Amino acid sequence: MMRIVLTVATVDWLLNTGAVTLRQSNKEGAYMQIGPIELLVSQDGTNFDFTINYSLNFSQTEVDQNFVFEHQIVFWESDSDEPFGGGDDDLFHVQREFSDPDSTVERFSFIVGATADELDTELGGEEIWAEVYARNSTTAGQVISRKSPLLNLAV
Ligand SMILES: [Ca+2]
Ligand SMILES: [Ca+2]
Ligand SMILES: [Ca+2]
Repeated sequence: MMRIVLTVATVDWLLNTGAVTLRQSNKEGAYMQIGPIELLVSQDGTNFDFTINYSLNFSQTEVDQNFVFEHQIVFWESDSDEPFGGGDDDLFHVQREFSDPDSTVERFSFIVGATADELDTELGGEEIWAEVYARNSTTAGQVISRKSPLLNLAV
């Protein structure tokens, strides 16, 4: 199971984005970007496996340095069309860290398991989506993020 609990340190860099300094890893203007996110789901009874695929794209300058990058996946349940509104339900987080990318495109694929109980936040179906966050942790760089398409689950 690849799911882990979000650490306090992680909350700090993820949530305090307003305090993040904009020091960048590459003064030339091309910085890390998150490629399109593919989110798939398979179901076996009350167990669900989400597969998330995406790439992080780097400038050559970022590849040439010994930077450590962090990326994090947050799974959400959308409540944007619910009658009582409010923010989306924050389901769970996966954090990954890696050092020194070898090329300008690094591909990632994770499988994250969840039970129907964990996913069921409301009457009727659930609308699951994921968001990938990334930053250069060596330079405490700006946090970037990208959203996946939405999956409708009958849970
Ligand atoms: Ca919902
Ligand atoms: Ca909900
Ligand atoms: Ca439900």
